[in-house]
Amino acid sequence: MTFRVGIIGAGMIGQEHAQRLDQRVSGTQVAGIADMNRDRASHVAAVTSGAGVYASGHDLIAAPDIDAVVVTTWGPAHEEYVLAAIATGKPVFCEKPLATTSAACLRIVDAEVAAGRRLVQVGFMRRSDPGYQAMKQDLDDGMIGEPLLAHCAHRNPSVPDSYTSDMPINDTAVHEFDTMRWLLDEDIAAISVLLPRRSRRASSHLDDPQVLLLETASGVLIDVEVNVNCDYGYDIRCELVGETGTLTLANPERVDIRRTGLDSVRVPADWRARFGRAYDIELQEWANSLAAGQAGGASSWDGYEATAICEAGLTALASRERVTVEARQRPSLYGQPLASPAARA
Ligand code: NAD
Ligand code: ISE
Repeated sequence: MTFRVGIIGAGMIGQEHAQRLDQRVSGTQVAGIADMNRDRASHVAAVTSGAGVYASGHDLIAAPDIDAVVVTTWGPAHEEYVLAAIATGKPVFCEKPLATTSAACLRIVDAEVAAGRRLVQVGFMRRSDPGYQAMKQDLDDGMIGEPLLAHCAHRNPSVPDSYTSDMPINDTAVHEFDTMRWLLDEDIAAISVLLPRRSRRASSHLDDPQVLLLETASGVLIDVEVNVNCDYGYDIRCELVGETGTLTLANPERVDIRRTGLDSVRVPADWRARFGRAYDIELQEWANSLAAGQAGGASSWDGYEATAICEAGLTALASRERVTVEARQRPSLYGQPLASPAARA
């Protein structure tokens, strides 16, 4: 069976996902596009094999010829479309963040729990990245003993002027928040934010770089450098330090260039280049879950936890104090609470 997918939000990643779901992923075709900017919707529809343009996201969700929904609008509009999709019983893939406040995420969680089955997958694509998956496999296989520390860097070459001081946390490091919970199989208990010397490349309304210090429930310490004006490329790093060794995220570039006086690999230009394979795998897994009738991947609960960490991080940024992450109890629809280190051993 081929699932007819409708996409709401025809911006940068909406166009990426439309092409993938229409031409690369098996089991899906893009049947509809909606965007508050109709010209953008028409432009993206034109790169598919025949998607129609809908007058609004709500018309698209209600349409009988749309089986499943992808939400790629800006974050503040995610909640209304995800809730509308759940209300019609249609599966929905929502880009990160699930919603911009933890209260909004909980409204989605409550609606999904009331529906009685998982319908939502959140676009935390690093869970599908072969490099991160290999790290997780080695960690779970006990290759480095119990994890003690993690060192992460999330560097973007530049950001638009609309990018403000909250966004290193709630737009950018939100990926690390989810990735660390998933890799370590543990919730984040607390967060602190440190501001080093400011880059002269940052706008006057942006504190950049920022260093975030996360503490997991068992005491693993994770430092995250968020540096969104690094100039030289899109550089994502992760090293896990365990009791008996370390695991380092592999650079997806396979070719090592050696020339006179030089031994180097290329740095990806942006998130499209760095995580292209991860988006392919993530959306194929979503398509497979449509056939299985049960969503997989990052859940609404994971989306809620990530946004709760963002909120604590913004409080820590404003207060410069360590802030504990408060979260509600996990409903049984989302499985067992994350394992403690003792349980993993
Ligand atoms: P964008 O600004 O390029 O596109 C957003 C689109 O949404 C625009 O075309 C806008 O007109 C439309 N839109 C906004 N509000 C709407 C509404 N209420 N109804 C209908 N259309 C509406 O943004 P983008 O970079 O494509 O990001 C979109 C989402 O994807 C964001 O949540 C962002 O965080 C996420 N994102 C994720 C990744 C990733 O690596 N997973 C990368 C980039 C963006
Ligand atoms: C963007 O929205 C993403 O999700 C990218 O993966 C991230 O690197 C970038 O900083 C965000 O703005």
